[in-house]
Amino acid sequence: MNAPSTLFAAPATVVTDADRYLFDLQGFLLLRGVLKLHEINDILGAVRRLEKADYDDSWRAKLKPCHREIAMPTKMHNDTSTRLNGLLRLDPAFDRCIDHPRIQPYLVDFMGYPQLINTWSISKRRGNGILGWHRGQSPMQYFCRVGTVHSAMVNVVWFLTDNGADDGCMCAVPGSHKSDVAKLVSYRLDLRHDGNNFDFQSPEYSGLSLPGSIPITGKAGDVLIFSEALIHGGLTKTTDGTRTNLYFNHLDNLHTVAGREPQNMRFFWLPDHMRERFTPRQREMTVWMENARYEIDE
Ligand SMILES: O=C(O)CCC(=O)C(=O)O
Repeated sequence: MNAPSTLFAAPATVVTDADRYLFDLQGFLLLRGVLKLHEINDILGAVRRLEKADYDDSWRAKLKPCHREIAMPTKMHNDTSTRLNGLLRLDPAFDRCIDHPRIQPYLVDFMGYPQLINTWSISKRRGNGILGWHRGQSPMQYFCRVGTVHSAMVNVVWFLTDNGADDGCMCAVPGSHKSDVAKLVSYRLDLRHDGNNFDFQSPEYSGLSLPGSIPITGKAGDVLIFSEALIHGGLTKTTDGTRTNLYFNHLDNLHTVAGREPQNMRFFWLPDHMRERFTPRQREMTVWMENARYEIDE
């Protein structure tokens, strides 16, 4: 991209030392009232519309057999939850979440050069159970030096409905983004260690029985920004109504997307003709897509 960088243009939100301190201490920040009511209604309306639709996932037949078996479909639906993958392919209503002026400055501050990789929604209904403890990056990929935070992967969670303690809200262990705990995490991160400080077995510590864990509660319109090194999960939903969140996950430009989940690349990557509708800053937040080859359906 030849245009001057728009990522670092005068930010609408100024990240303070107190924000950096808190993010470094906890591994997350919870920002209140980011989305206005009309924005919530607009985005939630799109999610509800899309959740009712069926999707042609015939592209999966073109994947390598080993990837085909584990690739996610566009819509994952059961009695108590609905997940949609690859939101930006489904509706432009989600575009504003790529570079929202209240959020984007934090991504630049905590990551250097953030690149949006994955987008999904999760709606939960009464009876939906615990989502086990996990994290998407190793604590070795998180550091803070002389007031500068660097997290290789940062997830942004948009609360479109209230996330009360019994609404199936997220949960996390504050500070665990620096904690070398093995076997608790679902990803292959512990393979890189000869030994970990603590070996917890996930089933023994379901939900808030894990020492140090807390629920992450908030109102519709709030936004959670967290380092993917943070140990996190989801709690049981025992209330009526539907809890819906969006998840916009980012990687710094030093890491490759394709190495992580090649089977799910179609939900990460967008062809140029779809990115044409983006603003210059949204294009820059997704510029890795111009440099990556992916030939399943385009
Ligand atoms: O909303 C939740 O229950 C947690 C979702 C989550 O951690 C994930 O999708 O990786």
